[in-house]
Amino acid sequence: MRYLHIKPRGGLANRLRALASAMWVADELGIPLVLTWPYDHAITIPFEKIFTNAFDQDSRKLMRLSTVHFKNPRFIDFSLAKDDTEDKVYEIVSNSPFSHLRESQPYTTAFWTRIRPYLLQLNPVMEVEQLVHRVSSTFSPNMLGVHVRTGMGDVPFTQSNFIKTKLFFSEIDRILNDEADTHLFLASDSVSVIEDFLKHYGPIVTTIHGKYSDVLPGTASTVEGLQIALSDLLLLSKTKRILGSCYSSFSKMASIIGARPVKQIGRYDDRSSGDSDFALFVKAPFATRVNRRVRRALQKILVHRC
Ligand SMILES: Nc1nc2c(ncn2[C@@H]2O[C@H](COP(=O)(O)OP(=O)(O)O)[C@@H](O)[C@H]2O)c(=O)[nH]1
Ligand SMILES: [Mg+2]
Repeated sequence: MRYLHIKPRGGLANRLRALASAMWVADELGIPLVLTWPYDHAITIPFEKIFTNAFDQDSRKLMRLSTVHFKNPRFIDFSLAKDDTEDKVYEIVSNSPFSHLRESQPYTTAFWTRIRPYLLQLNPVMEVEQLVHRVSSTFSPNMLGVHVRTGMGDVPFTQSNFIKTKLFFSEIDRILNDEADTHLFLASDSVSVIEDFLKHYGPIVTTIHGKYSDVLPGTASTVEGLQIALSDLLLLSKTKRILGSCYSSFSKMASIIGARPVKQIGRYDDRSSGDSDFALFVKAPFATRVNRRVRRALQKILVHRC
């Protein structure tokens, strides 16, 4: 018997991409998955406090078995392992996505397309479900998700100096100029960012903090704080498109869960992020937009005639 033992590490999004990779690999290879949800610098809250999925978390039975260790693997070749005769554990400690197929390398569209169904299998606890439902039911049709990651909350962020509020403001102003009906859902790990946005954009901004929760943004060391983080992530995924923070897997996971386009602001501002082409945040060329409008108008006429 072979086992996959996953130990996802880091923040919420880091863990979700590692866990979903393990769910996919175990599922495709038909081998049991065992989850250890370790305490580390980013998360000290048990898995059950944010998700209801009943993963096998009893890793004691694996202790006597021969174990192959992997740390942040990109690719694991299981093709030879199928002939193993002895019981074996594949133990993966990771904060990143990984693959068992050479044709689906992590961070590619093909990869995220395979991983996404497993992300969607993760069921949030009732508190998160209810909050997400309550807030998302107030979303306007043209909701722009904005994720500003600063590292000012409990979980540090080494790339924080690339993330500048003014870069978000100029991008949002450009969008508002084009589409005045845009509303913002703002998620951030910083109180001052949220205050700046509320001051700058006022009533078009929706945020969990204040009206829906008095938990400080970016709190990860309490059950409520982590539930709020998961709610922020899921609410971003329910917007029409996302402006995220460069280098943040939180922005990226939201876009993958929602299959929403993301543009990551920061170091590579004005470009979509380099590490995923899952859904690019690009406005369709003028000719395509006109074409779509004409088709829509024609459809309306045809429907009307029928
Ligand atoms: N509530 C809340 N927490 C956040 C937000 N962004 C980041 N965090 C916290 O910071 C951690 C960031 O780690 P991770 O999700 O791995 O994303 P990354 O480090 O940006 O790649 C998360 O686990 C959250 O606890 C946010 O928009 N809202
Ligand atoms: Mg992280």
